[in-house]
Amino acid sequence: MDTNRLSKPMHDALNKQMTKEGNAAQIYLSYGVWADDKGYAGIANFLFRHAHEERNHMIKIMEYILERGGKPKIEALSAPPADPKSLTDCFNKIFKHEVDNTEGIYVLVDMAMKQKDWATWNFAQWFVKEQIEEEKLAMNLIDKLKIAGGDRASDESLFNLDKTLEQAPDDAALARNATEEKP
Ligand code: OFO
Repeated sequence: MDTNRLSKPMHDALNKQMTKEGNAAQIYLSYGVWADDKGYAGIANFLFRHAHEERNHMIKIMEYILERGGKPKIEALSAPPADPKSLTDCFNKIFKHEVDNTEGIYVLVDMAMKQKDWATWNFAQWFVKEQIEEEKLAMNLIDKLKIAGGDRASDESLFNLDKTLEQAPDDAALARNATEEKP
């Protein structure tokens, strides 16, 4: 008996997103290596930790496909893009990758809605919320670097930025979780 609760297009779309998350991990790893090589060990640490998060996202989708009776296919990952040209370029690209990833999640939400696959719709909502965090995290990187002076930042402010990011939490606080006591 066929116990797969996912339609073929949904199964394929989830599998595609699963691979995309794996590719995102590769991108963060390669940018982390670039940052470390440039002497930004704190930024590299932040990017390496984030690569782990992306891999966890991949696993989360893999587990979901299995849970729904499907058989996820582990695909080959793509080679990461070329090294960034500067820290500004690095953070801008991270933001673009995150927006692109959000678009992938929206494809799932949209398809789930059309197919009335409410289980997948519900599952995808976790990622919708997560992407708000991820985009915010990337925006924060861009803002912090801008404050430090962008590509013309002094060695001292870059040193401080590097230290800050080494200790930065992996998640960004979301406005929707703010309260009067904890704005
Ligand atoms: Fe950075 O994103 Fe996964 O989902």
